[in-house]
Amino acid sequence: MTTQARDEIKIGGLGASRKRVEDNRFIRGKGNYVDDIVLPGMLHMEILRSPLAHARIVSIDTSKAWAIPGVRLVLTGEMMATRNLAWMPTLSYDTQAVLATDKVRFQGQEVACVIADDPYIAKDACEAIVVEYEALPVIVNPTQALADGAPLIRDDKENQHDNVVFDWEVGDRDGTERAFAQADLVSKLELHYPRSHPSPMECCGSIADFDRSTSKLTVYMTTQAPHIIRAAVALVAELPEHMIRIVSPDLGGGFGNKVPVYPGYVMSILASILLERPVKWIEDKTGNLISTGFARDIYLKGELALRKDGKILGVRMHTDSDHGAFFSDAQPSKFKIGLMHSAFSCYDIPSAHLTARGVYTNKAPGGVAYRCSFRVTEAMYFQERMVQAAADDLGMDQAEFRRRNFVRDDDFPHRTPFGFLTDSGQYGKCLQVGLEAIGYEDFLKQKEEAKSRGRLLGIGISTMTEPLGAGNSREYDILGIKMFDSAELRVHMTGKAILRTGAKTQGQGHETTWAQIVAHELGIPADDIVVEEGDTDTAPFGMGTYASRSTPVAGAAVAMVSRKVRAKARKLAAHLLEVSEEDIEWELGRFYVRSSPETGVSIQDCAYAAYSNMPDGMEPGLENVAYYDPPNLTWPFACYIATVEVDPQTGVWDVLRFVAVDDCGVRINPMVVEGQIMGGLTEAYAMASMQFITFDAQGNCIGSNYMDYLLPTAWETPGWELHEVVTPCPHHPIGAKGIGECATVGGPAAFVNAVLDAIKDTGVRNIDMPLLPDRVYEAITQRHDVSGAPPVKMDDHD
Ligand code: MCN
Ligand code: CUN
Repeated sequence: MTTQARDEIKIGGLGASRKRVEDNRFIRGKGNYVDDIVLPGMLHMEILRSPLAHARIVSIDTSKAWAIPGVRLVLTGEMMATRNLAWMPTLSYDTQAVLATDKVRFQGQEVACVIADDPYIAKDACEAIVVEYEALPVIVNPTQALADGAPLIRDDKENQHDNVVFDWEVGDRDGTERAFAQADLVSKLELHYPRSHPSPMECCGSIADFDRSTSKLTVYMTTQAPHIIRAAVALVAELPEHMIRIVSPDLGGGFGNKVPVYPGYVMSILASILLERPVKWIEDKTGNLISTGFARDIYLKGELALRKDGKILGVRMHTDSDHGAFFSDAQPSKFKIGLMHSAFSCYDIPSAHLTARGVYTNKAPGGVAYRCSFRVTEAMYFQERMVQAAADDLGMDQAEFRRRNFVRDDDFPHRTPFGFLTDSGQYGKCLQVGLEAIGYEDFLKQKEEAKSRGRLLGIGISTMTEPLGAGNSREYDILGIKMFDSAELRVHMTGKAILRTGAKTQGQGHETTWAQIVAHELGIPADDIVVEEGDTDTAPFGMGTYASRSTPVAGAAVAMVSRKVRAKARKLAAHLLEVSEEDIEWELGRFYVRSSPETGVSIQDCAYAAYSNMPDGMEPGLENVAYYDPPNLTWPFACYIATVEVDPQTGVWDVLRFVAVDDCGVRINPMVVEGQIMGGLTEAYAMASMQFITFDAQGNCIGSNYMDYLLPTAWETPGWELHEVVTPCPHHPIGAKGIGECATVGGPAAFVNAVLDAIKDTGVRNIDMPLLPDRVYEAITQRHDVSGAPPVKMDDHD
C-alpha cells in the first residue's frame, strides 16, 4: 500500500530544523517586552539602593523628595510595614526585606522608592532622599561569617544566633568511610566556584495595573514562572487569585535571573493599589547586576577513594555556600543545596556522602540558578575537576579513567551514589565520538612534540549526565506546590490550532518547537499552530520554565494533549467513514479504513466535523487539556573536549578546538538544540575565562557594569564543533530529554581541565575561575594553586 501520510519534515514535525517563528518579530524590532508596554495614565517607579553593605538605618528623610513636582508617592520600609509588606517570604522558606527597615544587609539593597510622572523625576527624587546610616562590620565570605564573634547579619530573625543558614547532609556516611578505609589512594581537591550573574540583556521590570472598579490586578512582568507569581501574590498580598492576572510578555533572556520574586515587583504592585494608576518599574543594568539573582559562590572540598586499577570506591564532598543576606534560592523544597548531590551520577560509585553548610553574608541574595538545574553546574564542575585530578594522581589516562568508571549501557536503570535513578545513556559511546572528533591520540603526540619546543598544549575533558526537568510531584515541590506542567490544545474548525502551556519561553524557541510536537502527533502542519505562553488568564497552570524542565514536562504535556485530541478525532473519523472505531488506522495526519487504506479522512476533515457533523450524542468541538506529572527527571549526557595553548610568558591561553557531543534524546528541532548548545558553551567559556564579579572587604560589588563584568562577543568566542548521540528517554512520550543548560553546566570544566593539563608539569592542582592570564601566570611561575576567593588578594581572610 502506498501511504498517504504527511511527510513529517515537510510539515515541520519532529526532527525538522524549522526556522524560529518568534524571530519574525524579533529581527524586525517588533518584540513586545515589558518596557514596550505603555498604559494610559502610567506612572514610573525608581528605587533608592543602599551604598553600604551592612549598616543600621538611623533615619530616612523623604521630605525633599515629596516636594519635587511630579512626585506621587515615596515609599519606605516603615510604610511597607504598615501593610505587612516590609518583608516577604522567599522560595526557600526564609524572609527577604522588600524595603529595609532596621538595617541594610548588602550593597544595592532597596531602601526606598519613588513613583512619579516620569522616570527622570523619580530618579531625581530618589537622590533627594536623605538616609543616615551607622556602618557595621561587613562579612563577605563564609570564613568571616563563621568566625567566632562574627557580627550577626540576620538579627531580624528570632532564634538566629549565628550566620549559618543550614547544615545539611545526604548520602551514606558509614559506607563512605568504609570505602575510604579500603582505598589504595585518596585524591583531594579544594576549589571555589565564583559568583556569577545570569545577566540577561533585558533587565527585570514590571507594570502593575490595579483597577478599583473591577478589583482586578494585572501585572506585566519579567518572569519565567507567571503562575507561581500569581500564587505568591494571592497568598502574600491576600488578594483573590481570580482577580490577579500575571502576563509575562516577550523576555529578553532569563537564564534563571527571572525566577525569583524581587522587591521591585512587590513595590510596583503596592504603589498601583495605593495610587489606582498603572506603575512601571524598569531596572537599570547596574541594579540588575548588583541586586538580583546571583549564582554559585560556593567553596568545595572533595575526596575520591581510589583503587590502584582506577576504580572509584567512594566520594566525599563538603560545600560551604555563600547565600548573601537572604536565603532566596529557587529550588525544590527538600534539597537545601539544590541538586548538588547529582554529582558523580554518570559514574558507577558504590558510596558517597555530602555535607553542605550555607551561610549568610553581606552580599545580594545568591544561589538562584544560572543556567543550571539547581546547583548542578557546581556539582558537575566539581565532579569533572576531581575526576581529572584523580586520573593525574593515579597516573592514568584521563579518558581511560572515565571509561572504567562510567555506568555501562546495560546497567540502567541505575541508582546513583546519592540515590537518584538514572534511566538511559551511552556514556562510553559519547566519549568515543568526542575523542575521535578531536583526534585524541594525535593530539597527545602533538602535545609532547610541542613541549620539546617549549610550547604548552593541553586537553581537557568534561563528561556528565545531569538531572533536567523537575519534577515528579512525589519528590519535587516549591513551597509545597508540586512540580508538574500542562498544555491546552484547541483545534479550530478549519484544522488550524492554538496551543498554550504552563511554561514560559525566554528565548528558547517554544513557539517554534511546541508546534512541532503537535505536528508530530496530529499531522497538522506546524505553521498552522500558534503557541501562546505567559498569560495566567489564558494559559493552563504550570510551574514555569527553569531547570530545562519545559521539554521534559510541558513538552510531554503537549504530546499528551495532542493524543487526547487524536483520540476524539478518531471517533469523528469513524463517524465520517461509517465504520466502527476498531476498524480505523492512523498514519500521520490521516485516519483510514484498515481493510481499504485508500478510504480515509484527514485530521482537518475531523476538525471540521467536530463543529459541523458530529455523531449524535458527541460533545462538539476539538480541544483538550493535559496535566503531566513526569515519572522521573530526564538525564541527558554530554562530552565536552577542549584543546588549548597556554603562553608561558603571559599566562594568556587560547582555545584551539572545542568538540561537544550532546545526547539529549530525541531532538525536536536540531537547529534550536544546536543554538542552545552554542549559547551555553559561550556562557561556559565566559565563566572559565573572563567573568569576574566579586566584592571588596567593604562589600562593594566589583562587576556592577559591563566594563567590569565581561560578556564574550563573537570576536573572542571560540568556534564550536557539535556532534550528537541519541539515546531516547524511556519515559518521555516522544523520547526527548532537556538540553537548555547542559553546555553551561558541563562546559567550564573542559576549559579549566585543559589549561591545567597544559601546565601539569608545575604540579599545580587548581586555579579558580575565571582563568585570567595573571592567575595562570602566577600558577606557572610560582608553582602554586591560585585561589580566586573574594576578597581577592587582601589580607583580611582571618
Ligand atoms: N529542545 C529540542 N529537543 C530536545 C530538547 C529541547 O528541540 N530534545 C528544544 C526545546 O523545544 C526548546 C529548547 O530546545 O525550544 C530548550 O528546551 P529545554 O531543554 O526543555 O529547556 P527550557 O525550554 O525549559 O529552557 C530553560 C533553559 C534554562 S533553565 C535556562 S537558564 C536557559 C536556557 O534554557 N535560559 C535561556 N536556554 C536559554 N536560551 C535563551 N535563548 N534564553 C534564555 O534565557
Ligand atoms: Cu537554572 S537557570 Mo534556568 O533553571 O532558569
